[in-house]
Amino acid sequence: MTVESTAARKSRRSAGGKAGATGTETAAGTTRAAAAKATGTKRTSATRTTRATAKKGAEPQLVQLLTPEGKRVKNAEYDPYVAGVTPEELRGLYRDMVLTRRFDAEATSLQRQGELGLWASLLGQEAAQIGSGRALRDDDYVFPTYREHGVAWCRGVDPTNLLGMFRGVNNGGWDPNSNNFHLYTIVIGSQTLHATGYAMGVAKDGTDSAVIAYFGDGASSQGDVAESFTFSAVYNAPVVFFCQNNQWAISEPTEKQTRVPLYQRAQGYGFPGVRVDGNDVLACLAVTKWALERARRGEGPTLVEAYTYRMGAHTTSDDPTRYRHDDERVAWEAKDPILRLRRHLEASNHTDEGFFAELEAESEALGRRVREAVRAMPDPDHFAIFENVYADGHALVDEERAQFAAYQASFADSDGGN
Ligand SMILES: Cc1ncc(C[n+]2csc(CCOP(=O)(O)OP(=O)(O)O)c2C)c(N)n1
Ligand SMILES: [Mg+2]
Repeated sequence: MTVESTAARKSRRSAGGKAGATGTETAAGTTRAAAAKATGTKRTSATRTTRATAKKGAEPQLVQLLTPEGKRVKNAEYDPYVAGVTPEELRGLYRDMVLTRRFDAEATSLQRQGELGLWASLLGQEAAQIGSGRALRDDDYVFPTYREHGVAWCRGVDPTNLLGMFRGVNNGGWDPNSNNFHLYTIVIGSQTLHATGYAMGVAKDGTDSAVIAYFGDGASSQGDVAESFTFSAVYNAPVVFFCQNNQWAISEPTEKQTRVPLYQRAQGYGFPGVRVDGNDVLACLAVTKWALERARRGEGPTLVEAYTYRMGAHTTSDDPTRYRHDDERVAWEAKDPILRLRRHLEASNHTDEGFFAELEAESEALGRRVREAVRAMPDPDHFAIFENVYADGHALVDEERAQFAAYQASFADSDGGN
């Protein structure tokens, strides 16, 4: 893992970040240690929610600010975190979700056309990703899985850069420290440990940055996730564990991962857990801001379970009709994250036809740009695969490189291996 130096991070922060449109400031000057001491034993309302809903037979509560019909519902605890969101910012959240979905659809098509080897679609999870992504400050650090295209969008990673790895032409495609957005991680759950270690470092630096780790319902069964929960709790690390419970881990339903709602797991580790409607962008924004602010104040980790649904296949290699009924997807379609914000915007007279028409044109332009960029990606040097295996080289890698060179040279039309 490449980690930016403390000095570099500090200098970037003091230069002033381009905080997200809906970013919140936290109390300046509060040291983590002092705050932790003051609040260490305090029971938060989320803990209360967890305890209340742990009672046998009680339905887990879901933080929701927008109903599927787009109606704004009051929530005394989380409303303050979105009180300052302007109509323009609401339109911004809508735009983010629409463009992310358009990009995702383009990538799926490109895979079908043979331009990408594989694609992991985020269809249905736009609100969870845009809501949480827009809650972050620039100096916060993100550790994603392989499906966080919406979060990457919020961090300012050019979407075309996400596609190199899926085309097989590079090992990642972006510098993690340019946008504080780590490379996609395929080894399920491992990034929660990276995030925890990084967060422990941030705390030692004495800054009030926070760290967020994305993972899935399936990943919650991994030992790495359990270890990161333990470490972050014990060391009071400023990390938010953002679990997108999209109901499936490839063909395994969430019931195969847990006997209790996932957010309740946090209770056993000694930090709050909360379940949010993952198809409600406003609720995801509010809950993530709350959790990030806890981290900044030195109150340690939080588990956010964004309850959502993977509308598409696990990846383009998967066929979900083999293991789940279509009725399930149809039921979730009624809770579509984009549709619900559109209904809200329309009912509040925050938009007009011009806005939607312009966005449609912008979406098409994005699709075209992505298509052209992917087709223009140069093939890598065949020998690049031998680079960066070891920092100082290795005899076995040298031998394998030589064998591969001989193999390449054996082709009649060989150009020397490139
Ligand atoms: C350590 C490890 N074990 C198994 C896999 C194979 N694998 C890839 S995706 C996946 C399911 C992950 O499900 P979830 O955490 O719910 O995330 P989702 O794909 O639904 O976003 C598995 C088991 C892997 N990549 N890494
Ligand atoms: Mg899942």
